[in-house]
Parts: sequence; C-alpha cells; structure tokens
Amino acid sequence: MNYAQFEKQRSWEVQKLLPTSQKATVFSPSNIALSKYWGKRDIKLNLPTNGSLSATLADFGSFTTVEFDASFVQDELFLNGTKEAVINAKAKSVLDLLRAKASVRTFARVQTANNFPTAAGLASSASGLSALTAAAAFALGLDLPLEKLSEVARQGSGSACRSFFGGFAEWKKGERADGADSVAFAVAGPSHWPLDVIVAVVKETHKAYASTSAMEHTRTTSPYFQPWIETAEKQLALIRTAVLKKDFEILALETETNCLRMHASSQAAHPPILYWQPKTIEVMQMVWQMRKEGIRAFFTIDAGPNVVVFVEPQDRARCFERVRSVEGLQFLETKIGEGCRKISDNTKT
Ligand code: 2P0
Repeated sequence: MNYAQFEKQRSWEVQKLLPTSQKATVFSPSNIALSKYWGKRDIKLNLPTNGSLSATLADFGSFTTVEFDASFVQDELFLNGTKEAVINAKAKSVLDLLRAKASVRTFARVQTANNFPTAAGLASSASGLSALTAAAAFALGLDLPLEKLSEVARQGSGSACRSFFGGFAEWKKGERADGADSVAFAVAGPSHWPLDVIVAVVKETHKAYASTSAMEHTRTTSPYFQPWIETAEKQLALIRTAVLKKDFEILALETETNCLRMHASSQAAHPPILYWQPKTIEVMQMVWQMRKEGIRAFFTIDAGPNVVVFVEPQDRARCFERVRSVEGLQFLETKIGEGCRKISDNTKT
C-alpha cells in the first residue's frame, strides 16, 4: 500500500486540526528476528536477557500519525480506525517518556494503521511502537538520534527498537540497570544482502499466547530457559558474523537452531506453550528438503504458527513454487527493506 492509498483508507481521520495542534506522520516497518529476543531481565524497562538481531521487512508496517493538542482531555489511540476504549499501556508509556523529554503535559491522539493483515502474525507491536515513538517525537519537535528513539521504543515493546534501522539491526542486551545501553544499531543496510522473504500464514486453531506474557511464563517456569539464554548470546555473535560475511550456510543453520531453541524453551514451560500447527512443521520440513536440493532458503518462526522463509533472490521462484504446494496456507511476499521513515513533517497549526 502506498501513502495515497493509505490516506484514502483512513477515512476515519476526520478530526479538524485545532490552532494549537502539532502533528507528524511516519511509516515504520515490521522486523523478523533471526536471533530472537525471548526473556526479560527487567519487566518495567523491557530489558532483555539476551541480545537479538533482525531483518527489517520492506513492505509491511504501520503508518502512524500523532497529534498533540492542548484541547485533548486524554490520550486516545485509533487502531485501523477503531478507538481503543483506554489507550494501551505500551503506547501510553512511550507517550509519557517523550512528554517528559519535551517538558509538556499535552495529551495525544494516535491514529495508526497496519498495512498487513493481523492474521499474518507479523510483529505489529514492533512496527506500531516504533512508528508511535518516531511520530510522537517529531510532533513534539524532539530532535533525537535513532539510537535514542530505539531506547524509548524499547520501553513500549522490545522488538520495536530494531525497526528504526533498515537491513539488519541488532538490539544490544546492555549491562546498565537503567537500560541506557540496551539500544539498537544497524548491522548492515538493505542492499548488503537483498534476501527475499515469504511468509507462510498458517491458520490458528486457538488464539496465540501473547509474547509478553509467554516469554515471562517461560522465564519463570521452564527448566530450558537458562540454557536458552546461555546459548543465545553465542548464537547472536555467529548470526551477526554470518550476516556481515554473507555466509548463507551458517546463517541458515544458526537462525533455524536459534528459532527451535526459543520454541523448545517455551514448549518446556509449565504448563507448556506450543505455537506450532501441523502445517508449521510441514513448511519447516519442506524448507529442509529444498535446501538439500540446492535451493538457498531457511526459515524462522515467531510467537505464532506462521513460518517466515528467507531465500536468495536467484532461488525465489523455485522456493515459492514449492512452498505454495503446501495446501491450505496463505502467502505474503516481501524483501529486506528500509527502516522507520518520516511521511510528513511536524506541522504546527
Ligand atoms: C523477537 N519476539 O525477537 C521475538 C521472537 C517474538 C518471538 O520480540 O513484551 O512484542 O512488548 O517487549 O517485542 C515479541 O515480543 O514483546 C518478540 P514486549 P515483543 O522478535
């Protein structure tokens, strides 16, 4: 969806601007972790037990407009045109942090729309909270570097801190108790390794466990959580090096192993959490079969049943044909793209 289509879609944006309003609009993409974030060492600040590294998706994300106006009597959030009864705590925490930085108390109206179907299971909190952070900061006239924006967005939703950077982004675990060093940075830009991405959307037979509570449940009840974090940092280093060297074999092996270890830690929680469906496993096995046949593809799976397949461009057509042969799935295609960007500047009226 381009911006003109987006403008048309948001017919819900009917409010007139008031004289004191300040607003800005941004687009921020979703991202998919190759080395996963799964566990918090500080719940309030969203500080992770291990670092993570993701690929930024080209086409899928959130368009978000934030408007501050002295006449507003509370914060409001419209998601895809529907007003939340009470603005969610993640969005509220980001607005509060930025208001504190700008020394203002003005309430905000947030209007956000995702250009991917919710059922796609892509990380809407990553795109949504990064878009909200950037739009609110621009609207308030705060001139913050991307690293600072990532620090604020992280406190809304951990994975959001990686969406400011295109290509491949890493979120450092950090050591400080205040989280100032737990920020994201660019590992390599989108043109470094232009992998294609296919999302195989698997129907859910039950509502997925929300990742915020699922990772905490895993941390507190799974005997496999400690082994997970002990190996996660080592894998992060291997995955970072594989990305930088464009070493396909190592990236494929370590990304898949990292994903399966994350899921194993949750499957061993008490009671267990199982995100997969039979079709999830079917796609995983098909990717392994393809790789044996020389198709350069690998997969990862987030907190849901969908399988995200990364493939070298020269093998995209063959890979897509094979994955499509799995019946009963829907598919989304994209590639690795740019990070969060401004759509309209801060306007004051
Ligand atoms: C990731 N996920 O690295 C991992 C892999 C899901 C599986 O980050 O509690 O929505 O808001 O910090 O960022 C999803 O967790 O969780 C996530 P909070 P978030 O992408």
